[in-house]
Amino acid sequence: MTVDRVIQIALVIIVVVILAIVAFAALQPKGTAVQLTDTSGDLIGSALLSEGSSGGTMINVEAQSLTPGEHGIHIHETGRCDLPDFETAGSHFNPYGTEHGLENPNGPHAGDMPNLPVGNNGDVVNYQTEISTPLSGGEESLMGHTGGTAIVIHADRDDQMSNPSGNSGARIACGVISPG
Ligand SMILES: [Cu+2]
Ligand SMILES: [Zn+2]
Repeated sequence: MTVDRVIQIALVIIVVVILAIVAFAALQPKGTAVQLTDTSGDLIGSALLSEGSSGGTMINVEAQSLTPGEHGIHIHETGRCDLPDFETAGSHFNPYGTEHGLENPNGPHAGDMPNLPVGNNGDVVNYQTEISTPLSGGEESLMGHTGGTAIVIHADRDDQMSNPSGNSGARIACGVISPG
């Protein structure tokens, strides 16, 4: 084999490897990891957001150092989590002008989710849910919304009915999904 031929074969192999890597990357579900911090500014966990199979968003939350029991958890309409109370995250993300709560006949908001269960050790128990809101795209998506979006965990249980926030109390943890 000539040197030229060896170089040709090597180039073909390199191109095939690059194409394989690109194809593999394209097949991976697109997603983003969101850091969750508490009202002291300490990192307590993360939320993994990825594109769901039917155009919505899969949300996996793992976190520690929370009080045992159920906690309201929602997408809020501004991508800011300023201390000490996360009020800068704004109201619930509501691009469709609906009411609060998964059990509200006029609901839910686009980012309402089932309560977050926390065990006696303060760890979140296996939480995965899917919302119909898309992760990326236009104004009604989590990443495309002007002003960004954030995920907020509350002190109390969400009753999934009362406006504006299901009586879920103070905001105890927050993570910016897309910056405002
Ligand atoms: Cu909330
Ligand atoms: Zn809501």
